[in-house]
Amino acid sequence: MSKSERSFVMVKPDGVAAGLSGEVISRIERRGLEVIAIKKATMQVAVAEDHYSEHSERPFFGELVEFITSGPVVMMAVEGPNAIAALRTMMGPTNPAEAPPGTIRGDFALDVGQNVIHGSDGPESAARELALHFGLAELGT
Ligand code: D4T
Repeated sequence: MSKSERSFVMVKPDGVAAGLSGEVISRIERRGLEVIAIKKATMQVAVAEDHYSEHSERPFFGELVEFITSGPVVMMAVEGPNAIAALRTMMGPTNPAEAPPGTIRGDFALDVGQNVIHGSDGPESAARELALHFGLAELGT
């Protein structure tokens, strides 16, 4: 049996505005992963800067923070066997033009910035992002 792990998943403002939150949650659940915590909120700018701190020197950082704080997002803690890799595969590549049909970005996105969904890219970022967006009590640990 594969090791159970947790990932932080977020339906971005474009995905929420397009009414895709339910579709994303449904795909996660149908895959067999469990949503153990969920909330809808508009992210504070300081929290967004912290979330994307690894990109702070990139030319698109300002635009990225502006976009992610532009409207409500749906944030989730998702748990299951190999959850991080399974979710990255379900999402498809960052650039939706390269995302195959059947992936979330391949089915619902066209823009590299406004690409519907975020999922942690490894165990360290998952732990960091879950701690940033959820309290210990919300995660039941
Ligand atoms: P996130 O973090 O949103 O799940 O995206 P990825 O993990 O797939 O991709 P990333 O960290 O490389 O990029 C973070 C975020 O920045 C946006 N972005 C990225 C952008 O607006 N322009 C760009 O040129 C790149 C590379 C999209 C996702």
